[in-house]
Amino acid sequence: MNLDAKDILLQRIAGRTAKIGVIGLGYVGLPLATIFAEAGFSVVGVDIDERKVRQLNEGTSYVEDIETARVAPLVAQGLLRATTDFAALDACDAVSICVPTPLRKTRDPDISYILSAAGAIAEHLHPGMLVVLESTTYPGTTTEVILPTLQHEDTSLEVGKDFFLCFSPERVDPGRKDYTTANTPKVMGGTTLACLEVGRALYSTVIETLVAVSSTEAAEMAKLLENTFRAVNIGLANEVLLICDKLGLDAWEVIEAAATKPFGFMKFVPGPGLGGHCIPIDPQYLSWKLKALNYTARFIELASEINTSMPDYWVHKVQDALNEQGKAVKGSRVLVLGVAYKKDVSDLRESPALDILMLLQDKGARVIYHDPHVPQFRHDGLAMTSAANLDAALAEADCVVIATDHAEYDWPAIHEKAGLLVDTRATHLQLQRSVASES
Ligand code: SAJ
Repeated sequence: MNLDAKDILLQRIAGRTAKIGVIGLGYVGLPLATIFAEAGFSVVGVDIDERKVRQLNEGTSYVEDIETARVAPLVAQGLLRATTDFAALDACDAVSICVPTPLRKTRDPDISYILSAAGAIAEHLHPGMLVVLESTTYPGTTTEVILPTLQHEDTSLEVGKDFFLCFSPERVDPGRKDYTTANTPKVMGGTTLACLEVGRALYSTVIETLVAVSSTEAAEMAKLLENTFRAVNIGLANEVLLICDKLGLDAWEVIEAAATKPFGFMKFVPGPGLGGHCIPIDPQYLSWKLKALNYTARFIELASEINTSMPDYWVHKVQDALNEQGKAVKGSRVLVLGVAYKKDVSDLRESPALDILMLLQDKGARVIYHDPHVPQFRHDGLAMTSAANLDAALAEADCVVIATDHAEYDWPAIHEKAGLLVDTRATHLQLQRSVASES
């Protein structure tokens, strides 16, 4: 009985003899490559960054969620290796694409990384190969972009028969300990039913819960909904701040009170704006796709408008606070506490703290920053180093802006030492909590 490509691949998956390729060895790709290797598969990671490739082949992890102690033995046993050479895909039975999907300067989707990965796979596509796209992208990318790249006119290979194509969005939240790649439910859609069957067979060897949906588009949309939900609700929380300002109310007090409702409410809080490489970006992929279909995703646009206006709102608060003391922003010494996009991370991508810092500089303030996670940075031609002595920086500042509420800051001490404070993260609540817990 001659086995078809699907049966052969399913057998290799069941026997753990399938060879796995992972394109993109970042905070998504390295954990995925690691759990496949830990399951006994031979895994090759392909990345354009020679430094990552070298470190991994030395048995060293450069991703905070994966300890070197997990990677080293896998590399030593030959189960996990890395290369910059896409020819390694020739030997692969399955390839997962885990490359970035950023925005261009024009705020349009940049799927160039996905395109080059798909183009590289097309050169090495062979019967019995599974391709899974994990990068967050607009609905239709797998069908309209990846599929035609793989099933191009010069190939006789047919999707669902000779090769298999799925979309399964990554749900990695860097630094999170409770949810990992293995125990976070994973949505998956196949181009055909056979594709879904093969994709599920492979991923269920390493992921506890797979959630099958009817198409790759449904899977692409589910991921965008997850992160658009956050962006819109953060936008609402920021608008609540603007509203409470007009009403003379403390937005955080109001939100804390609403959050005591045990059902039908989910707490989001105002802040300096929307940072990170997921939440500000993903909804724009959806909005862009809908514009092409002559539809305006108004919630997304409005949330983006409010979220991107927050740095300006906070700079006006600094202006008002200094004004109260008869000081102009121009020439005033302003200390920005925390420049990372959220607490306890070192990531600066889309960080609103940087927008606040640069707006203040544009107004002539003498701005310094302190961030225990960011000793120095270079951004948009601006290069700065974190203040060496926090106490001295607090004492010298005419105004202190709390932009990122890292847990390691001693907030009672900072509130005591700061003369003038503009707090975008309501750390005064953390003071109240710490006082309450001491009593
Ligand atoms: N933010 C607020 N108010 C809030 C929550 C967040 O202003 O109530 C700000 C943050 O300071 C940050 C931005 O929004 O600047 C994004 O915050 P985030 O908590 O969504 O953090 P991210 O960008 O790390 O989101 C990731 C996402 N994970 C994935 O895409 C796999 C998101 O889906 C997770 O829900 C989120 O982590 C999480 O819960 O930590």
